[in-house]
Amino acid sequence: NAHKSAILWFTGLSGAGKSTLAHAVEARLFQMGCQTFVFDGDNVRHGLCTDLGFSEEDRAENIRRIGAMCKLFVDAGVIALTAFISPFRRDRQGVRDLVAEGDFLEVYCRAPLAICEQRDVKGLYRRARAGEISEFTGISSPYEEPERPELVVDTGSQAVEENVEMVIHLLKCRGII
Ligand code: GGZ
Repeated sequence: NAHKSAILWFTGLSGAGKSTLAHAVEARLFQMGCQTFVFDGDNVRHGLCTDLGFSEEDRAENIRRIGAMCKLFVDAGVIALTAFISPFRRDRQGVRDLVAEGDFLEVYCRAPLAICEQRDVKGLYRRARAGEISEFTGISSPYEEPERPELVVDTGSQAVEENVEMVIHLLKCRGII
């Protein structure tokens, strides 16, 4: 039952499947008796960060606050899982720098923009293409791919369960679980 705490940081485009994967990993960790918490847009952007939009500055502040919260959870012994686009390398690095070496595990949820756009679960890509949403990641705002993520998962074509296995394997290899 004993496990270490860590930040499992999922990054990728809107619709890439970050939140789905994070929750699926959490379910597995819960079965194993781990203490976990998932942060995503649903519980952060609608609460702690309602005052923030999607400019580069606001995204930086969004990620900074999330990072600070995650650090508290790590101090409390929890495995914190996050599902934010977090498109800027600098912001992700800022969170990495908050915790001890090895406690921040970056998981790049890689899915081609075309696939995310096809899925368009919330109709946001269509609205972004129509010019109704500005600064939309992948359309009118950049996404900076991780250069040295701890793990890359193919969320464009791989089944969720396959990717869960990859993440669990990473956690075992790194001695977290
Ligand atoms: C990107 C946007 C935007 C813009 C609203 N750009 O698919 P979703 O809906 O649920 O995930 C997206 C979410 C992104 O919020 P994050 O907090 O993850 O972004 S960041 O890490 O960059 O701070 C999308 C929705 O919010 N959304 N407008 N312009 N995504």
